[in-house]
Amino acid sequence: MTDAIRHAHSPFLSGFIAIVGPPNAGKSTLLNRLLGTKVAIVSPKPQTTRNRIMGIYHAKDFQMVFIDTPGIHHTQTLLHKSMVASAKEAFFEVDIVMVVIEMSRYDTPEIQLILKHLKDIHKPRLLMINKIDKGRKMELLPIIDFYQKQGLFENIIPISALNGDGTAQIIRELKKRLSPGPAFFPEDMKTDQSDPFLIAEIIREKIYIHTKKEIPYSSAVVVDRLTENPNKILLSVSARIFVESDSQKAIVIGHGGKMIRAIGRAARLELEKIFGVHIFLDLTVKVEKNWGKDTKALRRLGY
Ligand SMILES: Nc1nc2c(ncn2[C@@H]2O[C@H](COP(=O)(O)OP(=O)(O)OP(=O)(O)O)[C@@H](O)[C@H]2O)c(=O)[nH]1
Ligand SMILES: [Mg+2]
Repeated sequence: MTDAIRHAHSPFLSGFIAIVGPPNAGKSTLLNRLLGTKVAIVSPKPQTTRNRIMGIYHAKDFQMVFIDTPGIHHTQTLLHKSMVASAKEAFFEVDIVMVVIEMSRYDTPEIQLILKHLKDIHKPRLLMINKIDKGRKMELLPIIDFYQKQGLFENIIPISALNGDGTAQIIRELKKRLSPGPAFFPEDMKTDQSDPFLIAEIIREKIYIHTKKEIPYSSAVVVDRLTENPNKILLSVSARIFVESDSQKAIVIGHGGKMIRAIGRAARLELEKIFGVHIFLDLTVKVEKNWGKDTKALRRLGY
């Protein structure tokens, strides 16, 4: 059989795949690594991702639509409840569930919670043991054995989302489990996020990286205005950073505006790379008391 005939006989494959796991396991890093481009923000602090983020992998004969989700954990606050709910919903919306855990935290109450939910989801499930670059090979075998005995997963793949180890195997294993179906999204589409949302996320990532303690968790970002100049070489962005108190506002602005300038500069540099144009970024900080505890405010801020 020639290649052309074989190709004509094999149908196009597609499917939706959820990336779920405890906070900080490396889910968003993995999504970016699989796509070869940044669509989801990443930080060393847990609870970075707050919304479901779609990332689309295009190939000649298949399409994979990944759904990155907020880390699932035991939670009390309203914001975190909404985050965890959106992660759990993803279980029902997809064809395949990919669970990402950290090698050094392979059996935690959070993972138990996820496995409990997974038991009722009758779909192919794969387990990624991430951050193997930080651990020792001999420590890996007992972990694989531990999960094989539980029999919940069709496949267990040790990976490093950071350096790409194991990611080719992930694509191979996922491809085996796709079904004949259409390409759901056009080839030039990498994510479902709008430009204003993606820009707000990049700013939020810089807040996570530059500030400490409760500040990242008390911050939300909304892009109010986005204007492209006529020759498309400059994008002007006005965004507001919401915090929950005056003292937080003072910290985000910093002494003589030092902190807000650092956040703005880091965001601008990254946005210029993503959009390939000069960016003018105007950031203001607003206090919205206890937005994280107010359903209406949460909705207004996109959660
Ligand atoms: N050493 C190492 N670090 C990793 C790896 N994957 C992710 N990280 C780091 O782990 C931290 C968390 O990564 P994220 O991708 O934001 O994790 P997440 O699971 O999306 O976290 P939430 O969105 O908060 O649930 C970041 O500092 C990453 O650089 C890996 O394979 N090896
Ligand atoms: Mg994430």
